[in-house]
Amino acid sequence: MQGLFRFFETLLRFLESLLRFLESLLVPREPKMESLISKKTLSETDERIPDALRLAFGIRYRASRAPRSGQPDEIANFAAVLLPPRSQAQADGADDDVCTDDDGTAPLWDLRMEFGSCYLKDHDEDAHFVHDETGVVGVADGVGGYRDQGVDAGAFAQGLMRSAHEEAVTALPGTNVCPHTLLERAYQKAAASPTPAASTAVILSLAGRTLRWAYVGDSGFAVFRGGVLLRRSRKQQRRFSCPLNLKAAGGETTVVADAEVGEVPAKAGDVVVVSTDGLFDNVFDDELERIVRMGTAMGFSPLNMAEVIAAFAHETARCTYRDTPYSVEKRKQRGAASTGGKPDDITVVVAFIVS
Ligand SMILES: [Mn+2]
Repeated sequence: MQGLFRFFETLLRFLESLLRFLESLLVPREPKMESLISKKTLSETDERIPDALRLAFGIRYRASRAPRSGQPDEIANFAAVLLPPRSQAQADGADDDVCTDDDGTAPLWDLRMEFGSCYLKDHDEDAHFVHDETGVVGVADGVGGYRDQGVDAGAFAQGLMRSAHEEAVTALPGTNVCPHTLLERAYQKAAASPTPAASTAVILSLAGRTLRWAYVGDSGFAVFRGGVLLRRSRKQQRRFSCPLNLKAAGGETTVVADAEVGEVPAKAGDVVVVSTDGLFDNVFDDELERIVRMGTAMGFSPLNMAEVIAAFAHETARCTYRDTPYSVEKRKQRGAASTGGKPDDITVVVAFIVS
């Protein structure tokens, strides 16, 4: 009797471990970082800009054939419906008090971020990382001025982001990551390098139900709620085209204490865009808002959204006749006639806040 009992006990244990093994095969694993980063070529990425967006923003040609005269232009109609100019009603909706509806019943960890990113290189001096488990994203932009001294201006930015990523990995899942502390630690590590370079940087985290950030210079972010811009970083710069930056070693340094820090309560459905100046110099806030609204209406994934935003920025950067934030500021600062964008590395990380 005892023998039979032991036999069944062993059998049960065996079946249990077999079940666990099968489960491990079936349950999808956390997506690897690589699968979240766009691997498309520039022209493939460019093709992702929907025609509706091209028409609505007046960028170059449409990829599909225009309708014959007399025929309705479906794409133009679609663009008109999906991409209306920003209305006052929607702008009013961006009021901050929409954040305060937390009924306190939801657990602190019920929100998380879903990431996608796209990097379109120019000089290849941008760097970024995302860390799913702790909900942290970082973007950095190596200061190009060092390029003329024969220094790899991207190496310091990469070192900074690598250090920040390593630091984020050591945090336990569910830990609230403080972006300022993370940036400080990453900078201490990266600044030990003998390379005389510098970088702007932004780190943003979802700590419980709060989005927190720290940034230096003109790498920044934008938070959208209900398709309307809710929060946007304002660049730190000494003068036109000269952003505050973190220097590797020696000289007059910006310290991480100079970083701009802040937070905003997050809500499921929020869309966060974290980018370098390659985006913010070339795309106006209201354009970004309309792309986010269109992408949400079309059911884009974070990766799709990042690709379309980056591709649009790439087009406007190379467009000579449109106005961009860069050309507007240049006119103001230098008084010179100026239109067109500013070709640059473009890093776009998109995070969807989901419950
Ligand atoms: Mn840049």
